[in-house]
Amino acid sequence: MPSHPHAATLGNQYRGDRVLLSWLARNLPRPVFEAIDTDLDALGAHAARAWTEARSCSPSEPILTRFDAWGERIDRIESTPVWQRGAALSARYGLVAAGHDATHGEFSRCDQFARVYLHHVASEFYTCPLAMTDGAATALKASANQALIERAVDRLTSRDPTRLWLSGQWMTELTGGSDVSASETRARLDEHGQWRLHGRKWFTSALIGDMALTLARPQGACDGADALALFYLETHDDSGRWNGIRVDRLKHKLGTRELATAEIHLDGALAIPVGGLERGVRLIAPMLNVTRTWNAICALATMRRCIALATSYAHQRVAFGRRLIDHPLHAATLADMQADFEAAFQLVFHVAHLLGRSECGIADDHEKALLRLLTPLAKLWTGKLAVRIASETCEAFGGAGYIENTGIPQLLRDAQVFPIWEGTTNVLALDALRAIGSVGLQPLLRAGDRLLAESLQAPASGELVPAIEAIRHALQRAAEWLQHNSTDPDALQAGARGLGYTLARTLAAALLVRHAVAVIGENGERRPSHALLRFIARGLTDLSATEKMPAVDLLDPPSN
Ligand code: MFK
Repeated sequence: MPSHPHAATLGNQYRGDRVLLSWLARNLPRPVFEAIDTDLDALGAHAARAWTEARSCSPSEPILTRFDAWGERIDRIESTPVWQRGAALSARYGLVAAGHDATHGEFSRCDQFARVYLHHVASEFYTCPLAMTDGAATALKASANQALIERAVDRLTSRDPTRLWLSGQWMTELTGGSDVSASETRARLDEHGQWRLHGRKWFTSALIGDMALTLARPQGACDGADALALFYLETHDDSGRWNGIRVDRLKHKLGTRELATAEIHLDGALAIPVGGLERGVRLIAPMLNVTRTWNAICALATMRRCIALATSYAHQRVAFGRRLIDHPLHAATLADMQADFEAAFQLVFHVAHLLGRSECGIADDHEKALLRLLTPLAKLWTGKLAVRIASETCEAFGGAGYIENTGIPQLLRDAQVFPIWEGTTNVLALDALRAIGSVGLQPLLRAGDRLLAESLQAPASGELVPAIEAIRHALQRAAEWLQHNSTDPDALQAGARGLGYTLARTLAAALLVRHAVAVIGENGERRPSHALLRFIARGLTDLSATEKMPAVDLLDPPSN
């Protein structure tokens, strides 16, 4: 299909991604990089092709058929064409398997998430069920429930599309998505001594999958989160019939429309406790941490796609006698987006590396504590950043950015899910606060100090000394802020977002410094250091000192 002379074009999304290529080259051992290069190249080519193809056909959404012609309840969900090819592609490129594969040791998660990053936008959010599949495999492995591990983990991490299982993660009920302690689903023992689930799940993504992990309150248990148990269930019985599951309807959503998100009733679904009959939130936490990392990777992928499109357009579109890219204000706007993206990239891929190190047993206690803290920080910051960059991208296209079939508005609608699912920004900020409560801020401060000390050793560090000082200062301010509010839990909570942004941005900057001085030393490449200076110039801290100011009285109560 010939493209309009002003339409944004995309080349191979791997070969054209300077940031990804240079991160992989610097962080992966050469043999690992060489081993995955061909697959990444293919995924990068697929991403470009998929974007062009999607522009030439009408959008398609999943369809729920609840009854057959004879009135029999069937609840059949028909997926979009891209989703129908999802399992084959995911298995072929090991989008889940690569993360669980021991071949690349501590770099397995880097390998996996580079694949996911390249594929996310083309996948039409097939990455959602894949994230939950990965999370389920991780949670089951951590559970030590040998029978369930043997039954499911091999399938969840399979590279054979005919064996690959997808998992759901059904947590959200009508009572709320954040406060799962209010969950109303009950687990009762039937006459055969088997657990049966009864209740309503209000947001279930990946109902097309084969299994799910879900929370329920066992009979006789008291109220509260600790009394919830984690259950494993398979969506269909051996004859292919739904396992006590009724699909009420598919959600009508702002974005992620190719993803069949359903409301369901559990009417006696057969289920197996993953661990004991309580403390299910604790058992599902490994799943949450993995899906939050996927969220950060996919948010990053969205930023990269937005910037690639906006930059391509800016090189072609002429206004006021010159190309958009030649207008200083427009170029500066895009460069600010790129600088944010480059810093975020460093943070998110560092989390991926730490996860890999932790899972293969070589992370020390500091690294484990750092991973616990950085996971919510990476999720909360990148979720918001993706929305801001997608919104700027719409604007960078002018009126065309508001027209559906350019594909640009969908990027914004889809991006808005990142700060919501898997824990909103505030839930994640409070989770980070909880992590600081248990592991302290020391692991992050120490990691920051080490990165800066390492950077200062590099011959090229001279020009970045002011940046290094700014990062030191930001770390110190965050520590002082925490200390200052340490005896006031309400102030800590009210300022948790600002603290979260500050810590995420500051550690990202420290990682970017290390990267920048290394690549200057290796090949004189100065773009990472330009990104760093631009990123820091707009300030690292977000500690606005409003945490003790009255808030509720500013907000008029509803009038009847
Ligand atoms: C394409 C991108 C991919 C993304 C795909 C996503 C598709 C998603 C569709 C969905 O399912 S969205 C629904 C996601 N739901 C959430 O993320 C829940 C949001 N709410 C929270 O995270 C709440 O903070 C939480 C439910 C955890 C609060 O529950 P509790 O029970 O009030 O929390 P509590 O008492 O703080 O924690 C209970 C235990 O879990 C504690 O351990 P102990 O019992 O040993 O003290 C905590 O330390 C532990 N815990 C909680 N969060 C943890 C954690 N441990 C490690 N990591 C965490 N993140």
